[in-house]
Amino acid sequence: MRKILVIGAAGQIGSELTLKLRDLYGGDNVIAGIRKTKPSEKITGTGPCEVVNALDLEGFVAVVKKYKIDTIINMAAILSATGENKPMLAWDVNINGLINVLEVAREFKMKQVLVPSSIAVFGPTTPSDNTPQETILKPGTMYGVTKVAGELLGDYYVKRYGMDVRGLRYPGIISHETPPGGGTTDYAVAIYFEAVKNRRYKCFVNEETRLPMMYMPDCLKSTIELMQADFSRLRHHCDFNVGAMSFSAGELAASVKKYMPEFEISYEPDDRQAIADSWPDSVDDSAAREEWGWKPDYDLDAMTRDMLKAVNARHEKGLI
Ligand code: AKB
Repeated sequence: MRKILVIGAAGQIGSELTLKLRDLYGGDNVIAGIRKTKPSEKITGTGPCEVVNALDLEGFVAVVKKYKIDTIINMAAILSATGENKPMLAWDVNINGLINVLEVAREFKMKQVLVPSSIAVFGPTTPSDNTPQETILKPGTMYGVTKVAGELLGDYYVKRYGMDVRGLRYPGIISHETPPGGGTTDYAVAIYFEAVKNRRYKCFVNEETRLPMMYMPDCLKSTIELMQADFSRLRHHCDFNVGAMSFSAGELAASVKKYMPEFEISYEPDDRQAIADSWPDSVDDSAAREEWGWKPDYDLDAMTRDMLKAVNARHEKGLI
């Protein structure tokens, strides 16, 4: 059985991925690595939880030794909007943290490392419709710069050391459990919470802004399917495009209105508009489909129905 360490286990993806992996591999085999954010009781109550900061090598290695970790999932990251306000912090966490993860994995001869990437690797000169797998990678954000470097580093460790390192270019991820923080695609989550709580939302990108997005169940499915894919079938390793849906902020609002006619939206673009404009509208994920059978389950309306139901339930219980 694998011994998995999830770094960033209190974050938007990390928190739900930790629980899903515990279902699959057993609670004791999935260690939640958290930093400052207090994890939910679901995380602390279903398996081990340790403070792990990849920049603090001594503490990180102590956890690896204590649990005989053989797989690391590095979900800790400074996202695009925060990264523009604090570029050096983004570099430190996303690159210096990552190289520590890769080096520790190499030293301890780990079975696998998962290094997430993002659509932020693309930039204003990348073809934005159905963005190819192999294309121009000239991002305009520090987050994007670190994600391109992260993909290259991961691929380097595969080639140079024969390690099993894998990663996906996540689109905007929409979920109802742990809120995202500091990203550009956060509006696509906030809209559901504000719709339920206040029946209105002021959106920080304009109505026409179109981005690739994915619902959390598909995000978990893609991550786990890539982890479990036969390594010998992979021609790519750390840079898989993964698509699910692509919609504009206006289409997202229309989908919410379909199930909540009284919902109102207004648009007041801020600095995040320029970041969103530099990212693709949609991605070509045929490499992921061919190499490990990727296929998403959710479209926009199916996600909206599910999100509104789940967010309403949390609201009624006074949890949000
Ligand atoms: C962000 O908006 O920064 C992230 C991402 C697309 O990687 N959600």
